[in-house]
Amino acid sequence: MLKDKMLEGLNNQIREELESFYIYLSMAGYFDSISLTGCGAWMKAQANEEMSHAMKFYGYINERDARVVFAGLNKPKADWKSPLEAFEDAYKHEQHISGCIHKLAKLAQEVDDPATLNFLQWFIKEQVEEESSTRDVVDKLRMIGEAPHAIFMMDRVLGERK
Ligand code: OFO
Repeated sequence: MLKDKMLEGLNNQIREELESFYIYLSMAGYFDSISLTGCGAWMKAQANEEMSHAMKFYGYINERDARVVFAGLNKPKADWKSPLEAFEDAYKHEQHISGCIHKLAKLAQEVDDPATLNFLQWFIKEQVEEESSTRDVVDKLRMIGEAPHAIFMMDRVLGERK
């Protein structure tokens, strides 16, 4: 059985993951509205990953015979000045999520819950990849600056994400 504090933390992480879904879908909406549909597709793929993260926490809480409880989501930002600004926000958001996962892992150690600590290992690794992939796009967009043909090329490349 999960300890109360641990369950509260895991339920809160479902909210964080669903909020991530919402944020990336909002970014997809922004990109689609300015016809950067490759970036929009990248963000939609990212949003779908976030939903799958939320469902991993959902499944784990049920496996531990505990109760999933949802909280309200914050309204996501809807507009960005540039593709770079949107991806910078995505990178900052991934850093925030890494911090949340690390806090959960610390809590699992404090409440002596090795099963949850083990469950969280996948997310610790995943966050390294998520930070790396968003930082990579930020770095490239910084190199490109405002050159329209380069942004167009980048949009095509990002649209190839599966
Ligand atoms: Fe972006 O990894 Fe979940 O939130």
